[in-house]
Amino acid sequence: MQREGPATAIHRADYAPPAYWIDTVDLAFDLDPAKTRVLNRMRLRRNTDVAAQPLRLDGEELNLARVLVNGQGTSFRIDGEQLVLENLPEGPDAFDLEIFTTCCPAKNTKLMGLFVSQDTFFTQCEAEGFRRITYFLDRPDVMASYTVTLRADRAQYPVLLSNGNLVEEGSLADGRHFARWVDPFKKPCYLFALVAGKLVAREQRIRARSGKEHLLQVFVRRGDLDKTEHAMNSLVHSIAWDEARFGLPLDLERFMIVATSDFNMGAMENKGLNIFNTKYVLASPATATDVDFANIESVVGHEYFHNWTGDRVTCRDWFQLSLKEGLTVFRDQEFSQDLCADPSARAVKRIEDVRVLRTAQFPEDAGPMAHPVRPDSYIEISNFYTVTIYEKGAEVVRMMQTLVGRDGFAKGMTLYFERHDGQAVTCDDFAQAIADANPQSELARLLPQFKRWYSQAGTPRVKAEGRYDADARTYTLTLSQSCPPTPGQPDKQPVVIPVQLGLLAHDGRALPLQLAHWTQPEAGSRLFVLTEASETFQFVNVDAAPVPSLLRGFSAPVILDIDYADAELLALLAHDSDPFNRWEAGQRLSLRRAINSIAGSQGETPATGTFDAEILDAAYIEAMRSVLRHPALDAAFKELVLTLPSEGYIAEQLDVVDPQRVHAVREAMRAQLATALQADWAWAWEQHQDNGAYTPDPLSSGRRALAGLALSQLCLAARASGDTVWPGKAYQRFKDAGNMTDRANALQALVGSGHALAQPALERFHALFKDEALVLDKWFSLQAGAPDRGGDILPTVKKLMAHPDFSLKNPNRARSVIFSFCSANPGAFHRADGAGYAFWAEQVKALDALNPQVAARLARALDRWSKLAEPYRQQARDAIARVAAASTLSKDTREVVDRALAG
Ligand code: B3K
Ligand code: ZN
Repeated sequence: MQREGPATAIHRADYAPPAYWIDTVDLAFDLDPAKTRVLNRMRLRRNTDVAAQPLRLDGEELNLARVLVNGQGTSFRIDGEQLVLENLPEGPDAFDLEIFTTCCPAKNTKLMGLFVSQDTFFTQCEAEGFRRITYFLDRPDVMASYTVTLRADRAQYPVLLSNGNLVEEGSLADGRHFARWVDPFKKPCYLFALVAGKLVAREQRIRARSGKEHLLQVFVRRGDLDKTEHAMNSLVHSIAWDEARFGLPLDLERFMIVATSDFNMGAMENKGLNIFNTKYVLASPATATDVDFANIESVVGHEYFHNWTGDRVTCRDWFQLSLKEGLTVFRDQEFSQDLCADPSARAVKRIEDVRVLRTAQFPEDAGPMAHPVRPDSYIEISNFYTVTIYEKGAEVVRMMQTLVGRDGFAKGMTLYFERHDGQAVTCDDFAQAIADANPQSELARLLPQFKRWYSQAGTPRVKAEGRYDADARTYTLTLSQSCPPTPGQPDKQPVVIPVQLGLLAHDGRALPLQLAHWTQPEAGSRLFVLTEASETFQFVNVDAAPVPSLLRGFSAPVILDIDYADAELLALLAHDSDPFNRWEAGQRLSLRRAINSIAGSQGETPATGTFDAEILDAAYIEAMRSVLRHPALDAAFKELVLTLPSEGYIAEQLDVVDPQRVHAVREAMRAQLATALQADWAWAWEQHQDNGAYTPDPLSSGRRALAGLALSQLCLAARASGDTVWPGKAYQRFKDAGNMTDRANALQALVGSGHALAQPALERFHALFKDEALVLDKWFSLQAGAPDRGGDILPTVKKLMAHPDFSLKNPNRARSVIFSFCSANPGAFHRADGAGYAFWAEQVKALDALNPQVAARLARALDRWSKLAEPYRQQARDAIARVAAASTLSKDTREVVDRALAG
């Protein structure tokens, strides 16, 4: 564990180029779990552009044995965690530096640097893990050529992998062997990787457009080979897509993916040797859900796309993280959309992406950890792998594409690579390339203002006010923007907001658009670009009172404040040609009812699950029925509309949050929808049964999703009526399901409705899948995330943590129980007795001693404490203060809790 010390903030403004360059690195590893020996031979030279200064190399938890300069011993000192060399050869000539260290992978529970998982060696170096392997200039703007020799016992570690091409392998004495790898591309050290262990690979050879052959390999443990087909297919699709859409080919002879079950994150884009969490590789119809299949496709795509946006062009410093992450998320979102043959499936993907942004990123932007897409300072960079950097960053890139058009954006990407291939650059460089490739575009005209999206934190709000003058046949629409203060940024400037807009008549007709100075009306939808604090648009020749459909496709990551009448929302839900806004209208209708009910029940303290007021009116229920029964809408879209906004999203709309009231109201809405639409749910369930072979395509997964929602609603209705037919059907489906999606949905329906059959089903599920770690994660997570009834979930969680299959050291397992409860189950976590928060504090501290990154993530669960009503607010604050008072705390967790208390 890191000792508590003065945690110093790093500032973007302090960036200085490195004092030395490292041109080549020759690493030799003698792999041993208890003591791995690392010989690091580098060729360095002074950076003559900066003043002469000592060489300061980063290192962490290393045992230093030897330092040689040009083959000779030299003086050095250790300053904090850095190795400092002052007597280096003067002048611009290159010199050799040899450093010999050892480290202990077996004891590495942080899973950063070199670690052991199930008897296999893995590395994770981003952001600052390489310094846990050897002393180095651990910063992304130092790019070197790597040669790596791995030596290990052949029987225990038959497979030895690193970046690039295998150039030599052979036997050594005492049953050991070696492999030497050369990476043909220069790279920053965060992209270094090695893997050694007993692994097998699914292999595929492909021929690229250029005619070049490539070998693709997916390495897993022996028993998992049958679960790698989907990952391999996803990789093949990703390679073809990047070539077709952006002209970016695979630049390596061999591209490898390796899966590990102990991993802090989803996956890592090491050059030519991607390392993945098993969760994003392994899938079979029997063990993985449709969502798992879709996630694998998008994460495999994401990591592959990094090969260009991240590896070929990387970040100058970690403040530029969104340069690669925002752009690569945008690319993986586009990839998944482009794989959808059907336009409705594209829209569904967009809605899902926006839902993530609004339920996770908007709260981050409104909380104590709010930071710009390009942050100005950090204490621990690991804390800044956030939804803001990733998802908001992707929205910023998407707005650029909206402003320059799809072809213009592709041209911009080409220019970006022409200018910067092989370099470590900044977000400014990227935006400049897109603008320069499109000199006539709005982006080029507005670039300095547009770039405020990179520098300002907080979610802008757009207020829309419209007035229709029936006599003059004009419609006047005023759009005003503002952005609330965020930590360190009290005042905000207007940003560039692309607003895709259409007007509908109340009967659903699309109205032609004509601004006062236009000679001709335009049909359909149009892009308006808002740049001022307030702008007014006057539409003429409007022959009926219009309903505005604003921000179509969610054209900007903003909150839209608009006072729709119910009738207007119903018209949008029924008729908008933009599927995103159609869904959005349904969400607004639901949200309004939730908020009114929460406000109306002030003063009452509803016991969880017992709130039985009629919240939903006939018009709302009829509208939902029409969507559910609609002959033309597809199932996936229906499932999104019929799913109520989450408790977290509802809470974000309130100034003061009583989480129990939010939970009770949403549960009551769910129950009412279940009962009122019972016959329709039964119809939906019957209509969406598939008996054919399982395929995870959007159409069939949409059908399963809707059938799953129907079943859970039917079980909920049965709970109210005492009927046993539907729980019986759910149990039957649970037993005979032909795939994990149907099985998990049936189990979820039983657990979610609290039916007695949930218990035998859970037991059976465990028995069936006791050897499938990823399925057991589902088993844990389903129970820890179940709707709370009278405070029953916390005791369940504690019991789950005592289960022999539980382990705090395995991040997936820890997340499946602790995060499912603390971060994903607000109705269970926020208890009036504060016991949820006390549990949270204990777990943050326990995890921090093992794995600071995972602990700091968990620490974020109370980000929004200051919005809570009493008694929650004070209890949450006390719990955070208890963590902050711990005598030893990593700088990861310290930064999060300190900011929470300050904000
Ligand atoms: N670049 C990695 C994330 C590394 C996280 C380090 N704490 C995965 C990705 O975004 O593709
Ligand atoms: Zn990424």
